[in-house]
Amino acid sequence: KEIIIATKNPGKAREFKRVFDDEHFEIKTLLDFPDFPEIRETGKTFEENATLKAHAVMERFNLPTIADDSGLQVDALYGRPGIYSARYAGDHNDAANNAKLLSELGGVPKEKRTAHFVSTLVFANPKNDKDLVVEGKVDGIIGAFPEGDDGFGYDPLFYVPELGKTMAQITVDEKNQISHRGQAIKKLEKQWQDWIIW
Ligand code: ITT
Repeated sequence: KEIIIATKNPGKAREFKRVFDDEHFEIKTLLDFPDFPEIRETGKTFEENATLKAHAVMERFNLPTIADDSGLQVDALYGRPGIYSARYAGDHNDAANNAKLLSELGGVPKEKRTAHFVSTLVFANPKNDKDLVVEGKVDGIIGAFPEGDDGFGYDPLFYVPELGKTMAQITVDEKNQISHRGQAIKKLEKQWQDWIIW
C-alpha cells in the first residue's frame, strides 16, 4: 500500500519513514518528486495549512496523503513563531531561525523560556469524503545555546526537562517516542484503521 507524505522537509520525512516504512507500506515524500510545485501556505492555522498541503498532493497523485504542519510556540513571545516557524528569519534556514530566536529571547531567564512544539496532521484519502485530523504537543524550554547535532529546525534549542537533553541530542526513535509529531502519528495510527477506505 502506497502513502504519500506531503513534505519537502528532510527532517520530517525521516521521522515519518522511521514509523511507516515497513513491510505494510510504501512511503513516498515530496523529496521523491523534486518538480512538485511549491504549495503556498496561506492558512491562518496549522490545520488549515496541513489541509492545503494534504489536498494539493492527494489531488495530484490520487493516493492516500498525510501532511504535517507544525511549529514552535514560545510563551515569552506570545506563541511566536507559531505557523511562521519555517520562515521566522526570512527564508527557510534553520541556523538563521535559531539565531533569531536566541536574540529575541536575549535576557529572558530560564524559567520564562517555556515553549511547545505542536504538530497537526491531516490525512486525506481519495476514497474518504472527510479528512482525519490529529494533533500532538510537547513542552520544553528554549536553551541559552544550541546543543546536539541530530534532528532539524529548532531541535538544538529545544530542551526537554524530563530527558535532561535537547531534541537534537536524542535518536530519531527516541524523538518519535515523545515529540509532538510522534504523538500525533500515534493518534493517527489508532484512528486511521477504522477510517480509511483503500
Ligand atoms: P513542509 O511544509 O514541506 O512539510 P516545512 O518545514 O515548511 O516543510 P512547516 O511549514 O510545517 O513545514 O514548518 C515547520 C517548521 O517548524 C520547521 O521548518 C521547523 O522550523 C519547525 N519545526 C516543526 N517541527 C519541528 C521539529 O520536530 N523539530 C524542530 N523544528 C521543528
